[in-house]
Amino acid sequence: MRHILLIGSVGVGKTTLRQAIHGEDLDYAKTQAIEVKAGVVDTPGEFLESRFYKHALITASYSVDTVVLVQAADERGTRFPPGFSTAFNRPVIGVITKSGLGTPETIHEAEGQLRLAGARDVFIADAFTGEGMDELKEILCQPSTSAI
Ligand SMILES: Nc1nc2c(ncn2[C@@H]2O[C@H](COP(=O)(O)OP(=O)(O)O)[C@@H](O)[C@H]2O)c(=O)[nH]1
Ligand SMILES: [Mg+2]
Repeated sequence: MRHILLIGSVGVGKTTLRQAIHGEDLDYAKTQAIEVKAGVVDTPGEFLESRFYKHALITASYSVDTVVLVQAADERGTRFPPGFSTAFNRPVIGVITKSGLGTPETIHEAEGQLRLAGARDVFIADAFTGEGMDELKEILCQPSTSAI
């Protein structure tokens, strides 16, 4: 599997997405630190929200193949600045989570924000309904070239 780094605000569904990718039960657990599990590097939302921690995201990206910017379909606004992807020397994609909680308008808006942040491709998914999960997993199934 391609190794990925999940970045997004607190509560957008990064950890749940990781659980769904790995076929685990979807159990809520607050992410307190950078966690590495089977090729997925999960990060606390605070790392994006606080400027103090942003460098840690950049360092963590060196261990993965692809950076994944995660935004929820029901999130208001975005924490990703325009051109955020330029901080990383890895391909950057976007995932809109909780699609079942969004509307066509909010999903469209989230897609625009992710593209503005520099996401090359944007996937729409919901870990609970399973929408978009097969497509996402198919993309991630490509072999990894990273060390972890
Ligand atoms: N409906 C729905 N809820 C979700 C989804 N992903 C996460 N959630 C809920 O959103 C909350 C935060 O999820 P979590 O994965 O911990 O977010 P994180 O802070 O980005 O890791 C939890 O209560 C999850 O059950 C999803 O795809 N659909
Ligand atoms: Mg988490």
